[in-house]
Amino acid sequence: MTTCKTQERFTVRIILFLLVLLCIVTGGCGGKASDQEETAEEDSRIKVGFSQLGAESDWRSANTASMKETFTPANGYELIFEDGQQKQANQIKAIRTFIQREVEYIVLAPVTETGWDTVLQEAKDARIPVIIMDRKVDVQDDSLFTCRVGSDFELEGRKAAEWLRSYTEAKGIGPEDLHIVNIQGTIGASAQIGRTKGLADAAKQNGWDLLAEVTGDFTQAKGREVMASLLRQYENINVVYCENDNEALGAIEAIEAAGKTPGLDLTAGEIMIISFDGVNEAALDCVRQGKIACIAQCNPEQGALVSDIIHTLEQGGTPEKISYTEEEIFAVDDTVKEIEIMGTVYPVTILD
Ligand code: GZL
Ligand code: ZN
Repeated sequence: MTTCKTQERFTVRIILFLLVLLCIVTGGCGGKASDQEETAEEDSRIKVGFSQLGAESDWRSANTASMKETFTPANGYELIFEDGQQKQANQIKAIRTFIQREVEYIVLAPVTETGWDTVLQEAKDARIPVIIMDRKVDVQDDSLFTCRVGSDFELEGRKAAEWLRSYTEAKGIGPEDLHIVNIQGTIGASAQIGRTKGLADAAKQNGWDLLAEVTGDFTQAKGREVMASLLRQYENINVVYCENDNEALGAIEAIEAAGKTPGLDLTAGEIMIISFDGVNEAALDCVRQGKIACIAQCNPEQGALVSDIIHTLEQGGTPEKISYTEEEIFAVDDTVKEIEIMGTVYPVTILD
């Protein structure tokens, strides 16, 4: 979006605002005038097209809610929302619809990283800024999107793995005694790529036995199915790394159905679960009960951050190319009070 288009729109907005003000001040707004007022107010809203990837998890629902609570008429927006139902083709179609409907901004929460270059070029040709939210896009030319707000997924993985290393070391459990399975997220999603790398690198570094990596597609049903299958394949699993809480809840169901116990006491044969998100209360309660040992938080509340970016652009400013959400680590056992990653110390929030 060139600034001249932004200025042009800004001028239109001022005129509309003055028109509305005039109507109100003169009080002479009869039925017809108040219709004009209404139309003027509607026209002054910023039109935003939001392509959400789906509704696969509690995290996703919270993320959608955060956007819908922010992008309201009262906040000066007209939101066009499209649910991609986990399919990139649907999201590409949505973006093309947004272009035809001449939105002023496009927000994209991409289901996977690749395959966006063509449609983002079409948005660029239509001079519509694209804000990437949550997961990343992997494009040839980074000017195809204005900026991204989301998480550092590899850092999330490192935090979870470092918590596991600190905890087991404090309990005197040798690295060679950890037999880990990773129930991954949707393959190709940034959250899966980063969290998988965080664990795989730590397993290599620490000499952990990483038995298997299998996708659970970020859902509870798939998490349960994959866990049951892994328990049939491996009799020595004692750590389950779930790339989101919905998978973890499914894994717990499968572990208990197999007559085993999710917990923290590996020496007593319990199976330790590590997870991500920290959005739904059921998972946080599992932490309090010791069924999930640690959750690396993933913050879905990104609506306000996206709105701030749009306000910056509206005023002709340049937002940061990448902005990350603040995220914590949740546990119930206070053996590990903080962890250090590349010189930065992250406190552990002990849930009561
Ligand atoms: C992470 C987000 C992931 C969540 C999952 O930012 O993309 O997708 O961790 C969700 O719960 O399905
Ligand atoms: Zn996150």
